[in-house]
Amino acid sequence: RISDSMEQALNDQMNNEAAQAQAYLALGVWADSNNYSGIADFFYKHSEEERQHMFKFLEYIQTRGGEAKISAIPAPRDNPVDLESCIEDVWQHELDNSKKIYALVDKAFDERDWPTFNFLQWFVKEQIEEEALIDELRDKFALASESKDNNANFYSLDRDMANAPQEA
Ligand code: OFO
Repeated sequence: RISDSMEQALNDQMNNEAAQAQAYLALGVWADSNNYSGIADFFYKHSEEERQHMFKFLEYIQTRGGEAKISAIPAPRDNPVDLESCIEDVWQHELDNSKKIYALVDKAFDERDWPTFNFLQWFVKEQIEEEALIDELRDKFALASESKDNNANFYSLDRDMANAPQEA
């Protein structure tokens, strides 16, 4: 069975994943309201991914003799002021999330809790993908911003994002 403090830490991360799902939903609504419907679609799909991450934690906690505690989800951050800060906001979310996953890996290692250590490796790999995915979006944004005809470039960027894969 997982330790009490591991149960708490995994529950905290389960809640973080739920908060990530809400954050992507909120940014999707912001993007849609600002005529970036392709980026909105991408964020809505990503919100589903975060919900699946939440569920992976839920199932793991239940399987290892703990109890998943469904609690209130903190409200998402304020709306971004523009597309650049929207993308930077997402980037920051993923970096923060990677740090939280690594802290859990450290904890599993310290407790010599190998099943949890092993379970978390999926998330370590997933964060590599997610960071690469959002970094790619940052690069595309930087490229689109370079030209004089920003509007046409942002239009193409938005259209591409509607069909962009969820894995880098
Ligand atoms: Fe965006 O990541 Fe969940 O874990």
